[in-house]
Amino acid sequence: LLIESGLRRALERTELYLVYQPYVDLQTSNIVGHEALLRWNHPDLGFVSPVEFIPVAEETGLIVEIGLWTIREACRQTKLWQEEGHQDLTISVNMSGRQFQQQNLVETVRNAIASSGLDPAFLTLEITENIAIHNERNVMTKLQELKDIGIRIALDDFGTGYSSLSYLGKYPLDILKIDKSFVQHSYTDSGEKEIVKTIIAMAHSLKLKVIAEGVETTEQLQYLEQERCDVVQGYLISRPLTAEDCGAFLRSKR
Ligand code: G
Ligand code: G
Ligand code: NA
Ligand code: MN
Repeated sequence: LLIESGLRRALERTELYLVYQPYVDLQTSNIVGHEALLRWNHPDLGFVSPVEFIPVAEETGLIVEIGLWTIREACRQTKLWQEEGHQDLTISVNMSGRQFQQQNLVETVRNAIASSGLDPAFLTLEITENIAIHNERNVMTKLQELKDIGIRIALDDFGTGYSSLSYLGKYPLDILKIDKSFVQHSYTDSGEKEIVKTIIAMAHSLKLKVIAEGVETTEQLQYLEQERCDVVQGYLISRPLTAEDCGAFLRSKR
């Protein structure tokens, strides 16, 4: 209850903010984008994890407003970085299934991007496999409409849901993100290694780009390079950073 009433005020009081985790293209070693991740600094409770407050935001419907703010803010920040010379920088934003139940989702997302001035082709929306548990047709239609605007769609946490494989052929996806649980076992456990290798090959045959998340060691990185993974994200490259630190990190890499 404390979280619910707090969340209602958090947006207005700017207690909610975004951190950004860079991801790197393995061909060029350049930072090609960031994943925006919500953070909440509550005046009394201190730092509240999204694992706690996102479910509350979903139950209360507040995720709709918070989600739109996140897209607006992430696109605005990315446009600024582009204007500083990182012209091809992309931004990835996580979406809750609840947001797809909103009738005017596509229109509000379009307006949010437009207000930032960012070209929609630089925005990726991350969805998970459980997004369409309830109304698959509705989700499919909205995803296609978002794609028609030019937005890219990534399937996040791949391999952890139950209907992984049936999604791949059916949904209008651009990117597959291999869940960190596979990536992090990929250099000790030969079974997991084979799974990572197979996911990459399968994604490529479906013309999807592959991002490996949760990369923490050089062994993992080398294996992903060897298997021709496209993009890597994880603590080895950087933890999620505040916008300010992220800007400094970007400039240090030029
Ligand atoms: O950053 P961290 O690992 O603490 O995030 C925990 C979880 O919260 C992850 O599953 C992440 O996808 C989710 N999350 C973070 N930011 C957002 C957001 O803006 N929207 C949604 N729907 N989930 C988010
Ligand atoms: O569900 P989603 O994939 O959006 O969640 C991403 C979460 O993973 C974020 O909370 C982020 O902080 C976390 N994360 C990012 N990189 C790493 C990493 O290298 N190791 C671990 N353990 N977590 C990571
Ligand atoms: Na994500
Ligand atoms: Mn993820």
